[in-house]
Amino acid sequence: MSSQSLNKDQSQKRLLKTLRGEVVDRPPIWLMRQAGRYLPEYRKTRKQARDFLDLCYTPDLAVEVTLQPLRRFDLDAAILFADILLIPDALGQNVAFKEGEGPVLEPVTSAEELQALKLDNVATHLAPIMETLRGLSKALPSHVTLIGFAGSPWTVATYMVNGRGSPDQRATRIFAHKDSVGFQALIDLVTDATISYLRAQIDAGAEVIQLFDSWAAHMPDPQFKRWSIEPTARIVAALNESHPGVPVIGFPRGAGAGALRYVAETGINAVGLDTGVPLEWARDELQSKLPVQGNLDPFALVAGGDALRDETERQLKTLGNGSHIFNLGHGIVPETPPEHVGALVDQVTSWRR
Ligand code: 1CP
Repeated sequence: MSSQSLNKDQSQKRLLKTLRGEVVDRPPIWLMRQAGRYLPEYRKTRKQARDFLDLCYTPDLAVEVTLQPLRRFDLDAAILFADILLIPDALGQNVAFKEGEGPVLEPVTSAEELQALKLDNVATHLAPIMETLRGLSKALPSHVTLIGFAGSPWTVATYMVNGRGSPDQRATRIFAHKDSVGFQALIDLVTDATISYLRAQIDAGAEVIQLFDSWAAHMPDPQFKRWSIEPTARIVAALNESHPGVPVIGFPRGAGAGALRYVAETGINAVGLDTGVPLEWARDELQSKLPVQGNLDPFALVAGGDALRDETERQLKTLGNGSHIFNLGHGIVPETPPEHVGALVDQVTSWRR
C-alpha cells in the first residue's frame, strides 16, 4: 500500500465533490488560518520549535499543528501548515520571522540581487514539507480533504522586494512600473519555483491547491493582468498538464470587479472571496460560473453571539444553495475565541440545502 492510499477514498469528501461541480448536502467548511495562534495548543507546540520557520520545516510538529483544529472542530479540510514565504527562503533569500513583527526579508531590488537567487536548491530545501504532507495523508479521516498551497507570484514578490508586509505594496509597485523587464524576471523565477513546489505537494498527497494572492488589490488593470493573472494562469496550466483533475482555488484578495477577469483568464476551478465582496454580486456574477469560497468577516468570528449567527445565516442563505465552500474572507485573527469557531462550525454543519 502506498503511503498515500489511506486518505485516498475521495467519495466521502464534500470539498472535493463541490470543487468538481457536484451538489452535496451542505457547503463544506474550512477556515483560512484554522491552525495558529488563537489555539492554546498551537502556542504550546510552537514553543517546541526554535522559531516559526523551524516549525514549518519540522514535519512532526507541522503535522501536529495542522491536525489541532480538526480535533476540535468538524472541518471538511486540513490545510498544510507552512507559509507562502518558504519559496523565497528556498530560493536563497534571507527570511526571518520576528516575534510580534511578522516576516522580515533582505529586499531584492536589483538584477544582481536577483541573480543570487537559485532554483537549484528549491526541491531539497522544501523536502520536509512533502514529508509533512505524507504524514497528513496517512493521519486524516477519510472525509477530510488535504489542501496544499502557495502564494501567488505577485504576493510573494511583494515581500521579496519590500522586505516585509506593507499596506500598499509601494516598493514593489514602483519597481514593476520602473523596470518591468527586471520585475518580470523575478516573477518568472517565483512562478517556476511555485510550479515545481506545487507539483511535489500533489505527489506527496495534496488533493486541492489554494493560491493566495493576498495583495492583489490596488493594481491598475494592465498590471493586475500581467503580474497577478498571467503568472496564476501559467501555474494553473502547468498543474493541469502534470496533474489533471486536481482543483485549484484562487484567492485574489481585494481585486474587486477584477475577480471577473481573474476567473475568466486564469483557469482556476474556484474563487475565494474576500470580506468586501458583496454576496449578491458574487452569487450572480461568479457563482453562476464556478464554485465560490468565503467570505465571513473574521471580526464577526471574534465578536461571536448574534452577530456571528446572523452573518453566517446570511452567507448560507445567499450562497449556500449553489456551489459554495464556507470560509472566512481572510484568515482567523489571533484574538478569536476558539468557542466561536466551534459555534460557527456547528451552525454550518447542521444547515441543510
Ligand atoms: O507567530 C506565529 O506563530 C506565526 C503566525 C503565522 C502562521 C500561523 C505566520 C506568519 N504564518 C502562519 C501559517 C500560514 N501562513 C498558513 C498555514 C495554514 C493555515 O491557514 O492554517 C498559511 C496558509 C499562510 C499563508 C500566508 N502567509 C499568507 C497568505 C494568507 C494571508 O493571510 O493573506 C501570507 C500573506 C503570509 C505571510 C505571513 N506569514 C506570517 C505572517 C504574520 C504573515 C503576514 C504578514 C503581513 O501581514 O504582511
